[in-house]
Amino acid sequence: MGEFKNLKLDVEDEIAVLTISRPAALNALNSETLDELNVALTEIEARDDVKVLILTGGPDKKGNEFKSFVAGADIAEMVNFSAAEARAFGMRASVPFFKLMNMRQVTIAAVNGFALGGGCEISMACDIRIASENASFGQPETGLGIIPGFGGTQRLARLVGMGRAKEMIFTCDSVDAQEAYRIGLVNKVVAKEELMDTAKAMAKKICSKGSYAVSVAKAAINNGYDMDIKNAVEMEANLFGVACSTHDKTEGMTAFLERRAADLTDF
Ligand code: CO8
Repeated sequence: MGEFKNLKLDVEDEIAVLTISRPAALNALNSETLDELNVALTEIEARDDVKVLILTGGPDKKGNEFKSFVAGADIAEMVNFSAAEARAFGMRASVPFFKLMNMRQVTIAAVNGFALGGGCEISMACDIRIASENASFGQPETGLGIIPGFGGTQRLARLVGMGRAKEMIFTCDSVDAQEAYRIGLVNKVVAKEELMDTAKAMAKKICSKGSYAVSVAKAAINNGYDMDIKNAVEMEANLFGVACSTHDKTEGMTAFLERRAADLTDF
């Protein structure tokens, strides 16, 4: 695996934990970190020994592990951007963000503090979000004279509905973890000390299912989301056919009929 300056990668028992680590800037995303993310995600996607990826934020410079998930894109880098540079920066992020969304592994954001701007946006590019009770989510860009540019105007509206998304983006008001749960922005809220264990327990449960089937289900959900229902259901039927032609399908169904545990191995 590549060596990273702003990321830390640990792999154990089919679960990768990728930690964004820029303690001096509350893990803000600069170009270097976006490029490293792209390299890391490309490498992880190619690994057969990783079934689930957990993305989290490292401690701040005082060692506080629950200060910040990601406090946004790096404002110091963006301050002098021309329009062309800003667009290039947005495109630079969209490559790893789409990887998180579409890679064959399931991606879980373990949100351990501030998820602001690009931080909220990168959590929304993941399949699932689990928040520690102190976490907060917001899109403060309009207060800086810009707009969310890493997919926030699109993914937030898709997750919480247009009205709530517009309120958050127009007012810059953050929501706390409980409110994020109430509006469907996060899947679970847990005590700080339970955050990683909860994310790993969910990851472990996902790993215990047919990994290839999970990845095909992920593709079906993602691909169908923006289609009309008729084409989406047809696409699902095609992917059902793909899943049906696997070892795991024969093994999974035979094991059920023989009343034994299935040995699912496809990925
Ligand atoms: N970028 C750069 N540095 C940051 C960022 C950031 N987003 N956030 C925090 N830092 C730095 C601070 O400058 C500070 O550095 P230093 O110690 O050298 O002064 C250090 O991190 C610690 O931060 P604070 O002292 O401010 O810590 P506080 O506990 O007082 O406050 C906050 C924490 C509330 C999180 C505060 O730091 C804050 O408001 N940060 C900025 C949050 C924000 O506005 N995020 C959105 C940024 S814009 C964005 O994400 C756009 C994404 C799309 C771009 C698309 C381009 C095409």
